[in-house]
Amino acid sequence: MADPVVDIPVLGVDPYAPENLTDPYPMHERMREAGPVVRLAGYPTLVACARHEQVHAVLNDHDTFISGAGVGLANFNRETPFRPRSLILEADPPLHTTTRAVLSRILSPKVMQQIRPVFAAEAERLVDACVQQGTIDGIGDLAQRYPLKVFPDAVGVGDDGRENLLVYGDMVFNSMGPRNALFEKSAARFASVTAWIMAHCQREHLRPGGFGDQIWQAADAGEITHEQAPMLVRSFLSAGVDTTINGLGNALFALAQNPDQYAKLRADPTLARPAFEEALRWESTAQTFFRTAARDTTIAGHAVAEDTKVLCMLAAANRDPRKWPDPDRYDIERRPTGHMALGSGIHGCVGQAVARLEGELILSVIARRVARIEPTGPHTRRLNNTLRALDTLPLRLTPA
Ligand code: OVV
Repeated sequence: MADPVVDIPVLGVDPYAPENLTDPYPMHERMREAGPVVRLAGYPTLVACARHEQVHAVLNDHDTFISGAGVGLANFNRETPFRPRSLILEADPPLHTTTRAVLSRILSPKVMQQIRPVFAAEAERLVDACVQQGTIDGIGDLAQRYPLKVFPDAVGVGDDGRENLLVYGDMVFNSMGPRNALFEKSAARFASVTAWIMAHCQREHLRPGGFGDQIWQAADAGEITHEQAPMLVRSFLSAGVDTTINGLGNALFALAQNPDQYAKLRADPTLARPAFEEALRWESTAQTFFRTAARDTTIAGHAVAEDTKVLCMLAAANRDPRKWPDPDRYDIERRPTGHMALGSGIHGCVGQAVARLEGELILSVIARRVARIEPTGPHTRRLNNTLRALDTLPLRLTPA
């Protein structure tokens, strides 16, 4: 093998600066064009990959690029994790293999067939209410309401206090970036929100038969320990709400911004699933995840030292012109197979079937009942260190 190249280009961009969180795309282009792997002047402990090829390669080499030292900027080999580490997200094999098997069975395609009628009825009820209303906030009235109803219902969490799930999601995803003002603001409610979340991971707070209770059943069966059970319920409550809210919000945004694409969906509502998938590619909900080099290694021939954090720019990979023709175009007839919005490899989103079910159902009900979906004013963003999130999305829905 040729000697590794040591000269990785250094860029003076800050992925966590408010202007880059607001509009990350010019930064993504700079990072992709600078090279297959880059350094960032303000972040000496990391290297970053913004091209599809390298993001895919890093995520699919889980022995070299591990998750157990954290999938945010913090290196758990050197820093205390923000919260006790997730037993699936922030774990490597063999632990990860065990926990993943339990969660992936609970969220399997077969289970999706069982929950589909319930999720479909709620999608119809909510979209009908929005159509009745006519002008809506696409986030507060729809993108937030739907996952906040159907997912905790499926997990088996009661109705009271569900707003804690929003605050917790915002906090967890902010914690994967630097300890900046965004993080500090969302972590201000850490104690009370964490207490609520952990209480709702206990069996007595989980409806028998729901996804949460099924984790406890896996403990009874000896697949995992009873100590691990609440921590795995915590993964549902961490990753299952804020992610899908923003996936739906971004999909509504994509369709409102691209009336030609909405017309296609309206003409053929079976395009709902590909339209949601393309929205994931075009405006990735999870913008970034990190890995940590477990040993001295290389990325695209460039030397990367053991313990270096590797910033995988999922959203940049999803608009890499090396991979996607006309990448900035939202095109629901594109087949965006291989996009990185749900990750790739052994850590690829374990809840992706639920996310796709929610996206498909909401978009297909809209396609049947809404003639036009138009912005009625400027949208606003909720900046987060990891998530691409809208705060408000004023829309007019014209009944079909
Ligand atoms: C994918 C994801 C995001 C946030 C939290 C978790 C997973 C978790 O396992 O707690």
